[in-house]
Amino acid sequence: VTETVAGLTRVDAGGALVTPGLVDPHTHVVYGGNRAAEMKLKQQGVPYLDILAGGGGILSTVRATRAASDEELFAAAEVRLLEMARYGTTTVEIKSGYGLSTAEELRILRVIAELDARLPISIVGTFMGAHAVPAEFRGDADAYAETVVCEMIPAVARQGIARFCDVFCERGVFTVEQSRRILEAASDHGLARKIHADEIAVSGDEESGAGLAAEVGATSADHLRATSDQGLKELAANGVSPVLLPATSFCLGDQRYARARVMIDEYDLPVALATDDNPGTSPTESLQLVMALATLNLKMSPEEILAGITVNAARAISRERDAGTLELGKRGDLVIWRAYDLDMLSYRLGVNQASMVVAAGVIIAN
Ligand code: IZC
Ligand code: ZN
Repeated sequence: VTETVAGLTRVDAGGALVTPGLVDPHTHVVYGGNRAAEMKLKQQGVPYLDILAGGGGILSTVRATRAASDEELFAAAEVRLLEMARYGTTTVEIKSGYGLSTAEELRILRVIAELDARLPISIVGTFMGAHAVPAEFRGDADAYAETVVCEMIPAVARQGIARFCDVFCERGVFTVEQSRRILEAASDHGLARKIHADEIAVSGDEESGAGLAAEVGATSADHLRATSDQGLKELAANGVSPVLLPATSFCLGDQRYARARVMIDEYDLPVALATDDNPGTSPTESLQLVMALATLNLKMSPEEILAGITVNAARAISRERDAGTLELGKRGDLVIWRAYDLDMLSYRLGVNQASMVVAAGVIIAN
């Protein structure tokens, strides 16, 4: 029931569950085209990194993104973000990374800034020029990494158009050494660090993505599907937030899920959860799907899951001052649910349980 009293809207939630607006701390929603046609290959068992090495995967999305106008990129991302809002999300981190040239990466970051300015959702922009080696640099990842370091990072920093710099540290993509160089340059230019660590292949103990995240003082290390205890210990010792993406594990179909229980029970890590919304490994806008997968596959409790998509997620993108909890002084972001308790919220599957979503005090979905 909604009524207007003295110019203010009063909403009677009728005893339903109310939570902070959800925070999705890892997405790639600005891109052209889609990868539906690659599903057949996946069903035949062709691995993700093989599709990429063959010029598909991320590189096929790069071709579609470069071919799209600014308006087309904006419109496609807007649809995805409004869908996220209907599912309860009010703060989103978005990475560039489908441009892979200085001009194209800056163009995507401008679209991200424009989305933040024009949509009711709060957006954090991340530069991810090191998402793949583009066709122009095929076989010479070092030369491309050099371009990221010497040309892209300074340009991004000069324009003040991103808060974070992220790297896909992965076998056949960027090595730990290349990733270190890129993240150190980012640091020199005032960008905070993130890293796609141990997503697909298992990296060795000594040179793991998680270890690098700890070494460079990253704000978050994301994925961590195959991270050793040593890696987890280093994350904890260096205050790095782990961001887990169970919808990606689900879509990759290999049954490898991050060890959330060990992270929480042994290392007291502030585990955050995200959709990873992207056309290749996680085509979903729903943090509610992520909640269900965290229940079933990460064995997290309803309370841990709620923390993972609110307070811990806000911390993973340095937005704890205005998002993640219902507190005086933060943005008025909240969700009224079609559920009466937390257990129900993370147990239901594939349906939208949000009944009203409020962002900065304004009803954005009802
Ligand atoms: O488009 O495949 N893992 N980057 C790293 C992705 C997945 C997104 C994609
Ligand atoms: Zn990602």
